[in-house]
Amino acid sequence: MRGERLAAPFWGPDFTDLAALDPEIADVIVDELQRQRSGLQLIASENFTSPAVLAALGSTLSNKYAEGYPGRRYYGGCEVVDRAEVIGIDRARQLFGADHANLQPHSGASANLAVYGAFTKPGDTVLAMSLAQGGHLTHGSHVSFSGMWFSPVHYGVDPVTERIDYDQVRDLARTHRPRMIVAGATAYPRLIDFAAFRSIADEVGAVLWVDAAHFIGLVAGGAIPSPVPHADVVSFTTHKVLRGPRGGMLLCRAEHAKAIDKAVFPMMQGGPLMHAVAAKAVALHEAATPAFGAYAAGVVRNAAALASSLTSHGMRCVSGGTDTHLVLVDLTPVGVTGKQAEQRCDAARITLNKNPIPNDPLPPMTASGIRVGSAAVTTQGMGEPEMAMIGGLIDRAVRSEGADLVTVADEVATLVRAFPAYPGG
Ligand code: DSN
Repeated sequence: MRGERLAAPFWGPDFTDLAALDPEIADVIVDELQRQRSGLQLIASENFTSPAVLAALGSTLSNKYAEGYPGRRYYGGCEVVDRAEVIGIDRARQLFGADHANLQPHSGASANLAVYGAFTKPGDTVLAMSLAQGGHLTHGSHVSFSGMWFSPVHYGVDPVTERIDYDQVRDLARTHRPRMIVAGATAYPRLIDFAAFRSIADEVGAVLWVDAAHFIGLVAGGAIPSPVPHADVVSFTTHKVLRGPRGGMLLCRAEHAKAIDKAVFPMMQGGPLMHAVAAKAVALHEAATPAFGAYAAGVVRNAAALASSLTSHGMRCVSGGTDTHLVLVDLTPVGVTGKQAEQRCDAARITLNKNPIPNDPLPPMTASGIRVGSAAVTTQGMGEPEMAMIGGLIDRAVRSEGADLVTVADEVATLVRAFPAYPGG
């Protein structure tokens, strides 16, 4: 009816108390917090982002449409959100020593899609690590746009050392003359020789793209070498070791800045998620602190300690160990599949994932291995003594079929109580 007003102004108390307004979803949020706190979170691509990052994510920046880039938006009223994006871009450029940064990709896959958009045309040949040997879906898997629309050629690891076979990469590059070469993986525990990739790319005139999603946080903290001086473009997610919000980001050389920005918007995405852009800026601020450098070094130390503990319990670490935050474990010597191990560990409140090992005889949904990472437990403040304990707990869970899982779960609960995630409240 004309002239009528809503009975209660937005936002009255009914809309600010989530538990009162929507107890079902409030329960989900509280239960997930409780799940994260009450077990060991060892998925190598996860972490606990800070309350400051969560505050930015939960802010009213979520309300704003801002297609375009700072100072060049389609909509009005962007002068405030512009500031968040400018600050974030400056922080990213400074932290990584990059010419250009784009903070708008909604996810790692969106960032990767934009890389294809910037540098390739459908049908172009792209040389990347195979998914089965540690690569990623967006690196040319037949079930992804990257395998459907492009012509992927895949390299793998040396069967003996289980490290990237750079001779094979060079041979494949010479034979197939790819438009783009991808360095980066989701289940490769070793450092990548970016200079070797650069020289191969230069030899065949290819674009060098580093997908640094897994290890960019270690680069930010100065714990491992940076791909930025070598790559034309670096893509990554912001929520793994980097400990930011769920999302993606791109860094590139000045000469590619326009192409990358255009590929993100308007080619692949619409309006950026400005609350996520602001949260990425907060994470970059945190990552530039000395405390984050200490954290990154701790992540690497802890992963090495976890690898040596698992080895001491009779498991085989692929490539013999790790240089990064992740450990890929072959369970063949234990006689348990990755799937069984994941289920048993789940029952013991140890969250990790089954993972194929190089040349795995089992299908991916069964897999011969597990993948574990030290990012989240290091955020909780755990160190090498705790990694030794965790190796023992994983060993007992993986080998157990029943009763002992309850005891392991109790020990996990005691351990995480001493290192609470999101303490207080
Ligand atoms: N799903 C991520 C991982 O776990 O490695 C990669 O996208």
